[in-house]
Amino acid sequence: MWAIMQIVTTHKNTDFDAYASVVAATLLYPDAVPVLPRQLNPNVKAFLSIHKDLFKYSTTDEINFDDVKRLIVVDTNAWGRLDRMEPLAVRKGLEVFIWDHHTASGDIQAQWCCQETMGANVTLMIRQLKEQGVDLTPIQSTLLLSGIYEDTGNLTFPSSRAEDAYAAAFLLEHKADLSVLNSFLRPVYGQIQKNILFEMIKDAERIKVKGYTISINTCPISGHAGNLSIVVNMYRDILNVDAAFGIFPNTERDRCIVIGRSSIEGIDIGAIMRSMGGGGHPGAGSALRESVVTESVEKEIIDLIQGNHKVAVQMSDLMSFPVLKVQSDTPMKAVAKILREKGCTGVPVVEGEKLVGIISRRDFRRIKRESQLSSPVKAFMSREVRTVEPGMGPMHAARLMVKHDIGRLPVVEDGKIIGIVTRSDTMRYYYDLLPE
Ligand SMILES: [Mn+2]
Repeated sequence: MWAIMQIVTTHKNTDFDAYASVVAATLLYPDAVPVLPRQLNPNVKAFLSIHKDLFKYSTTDEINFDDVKRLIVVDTNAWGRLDRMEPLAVRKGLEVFIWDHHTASGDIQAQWCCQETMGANVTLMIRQLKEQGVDLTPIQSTLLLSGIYEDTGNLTFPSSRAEDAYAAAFLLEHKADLSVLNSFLRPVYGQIQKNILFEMIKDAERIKVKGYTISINTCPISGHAGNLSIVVNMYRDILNVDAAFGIFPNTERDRCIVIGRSSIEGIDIGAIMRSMGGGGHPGAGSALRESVVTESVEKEIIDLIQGNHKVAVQMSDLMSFPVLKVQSDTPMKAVAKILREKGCTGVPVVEGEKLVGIISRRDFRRIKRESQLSSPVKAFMSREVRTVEPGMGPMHAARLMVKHDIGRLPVVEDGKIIGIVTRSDTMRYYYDLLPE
């Protein structure tokens, strides 16, 4: 056996982006030996079982660390996410290269790194492959493309960049095979996943955290249950919550997998999972705990959501204030005058400081007699008021407006209205016209 001088490796629970990045690295550094973690995602495992002869790789226990002079890490930058690489973490004189599209800094010190926010990590490496004029076979192109598609949700995740799309086009030019890719990217949803999902739904609970509706479900698993992220995703869809978390303790293996999915900007799963020792993206991520004690995990998630989680653009940036409002005993006649003079279609109704309702032009249709114009607004206002909290993101507001067909949302903090957000405020945000 010859001495292995360079190895390339990636994170545990290897997905297609991570694996494609490993293969891309072997094209950029032809002497580097790919070393894969024991834990591969099921679809990557399925791909490898069929393409075994084309894509050879080693596992950590086959490597004599003393020979290794250079370590190339792709799609992560934290030692904890690698599989049994601890001996290298303390090795003096080891040369380390990192390719990572996660810009949160990890604990791997590198002599050279390419770290840049991008939809898929493999996109960064394709840039280099292109530059060096490396020739790709159709099978290599197919694999690299599955990396882009997986991490960008077929270029639909907001994290996708134009460069990801260009890289995808480049791979299609190099004969990436979409039907092969489809058969491997399709998530495996089988009997095991179905049983787990049904168990989770049986005791599903929704809770409110920081104004968001979330669900945290603990579901013990046994043996090998892969593809839990698809289960958590379906669970989130079925419960129709802003974010869902699955805590899966496995007593046989004395560990616990935590998986999160979010559909709103206000809950960044990647940030939460990084705080828990794992990783991921704003919409999806996971963490692995070497213990089956789960009681504290749920509290930890809630604390992290409540903590210093901040949406980039919040209601407090979009809202208008001071807010035009009327007291609940104001006669309808006076309210009509205010609406006419201010040119607005509705106005919140308060008692003292407290929000008690909202009155809009269409409520005036219920006035049948002249005398009713002297009645207080509280007799005609609608008491069911949808509100938002100042820390919420524009996506949340837009959803509420569409769902309930309303054009304005009071921004409420501690029961008091501190501003109001209208449909046009939200639109302005989406079309990038937000004032600097
Ligand atoms: Mn990735």
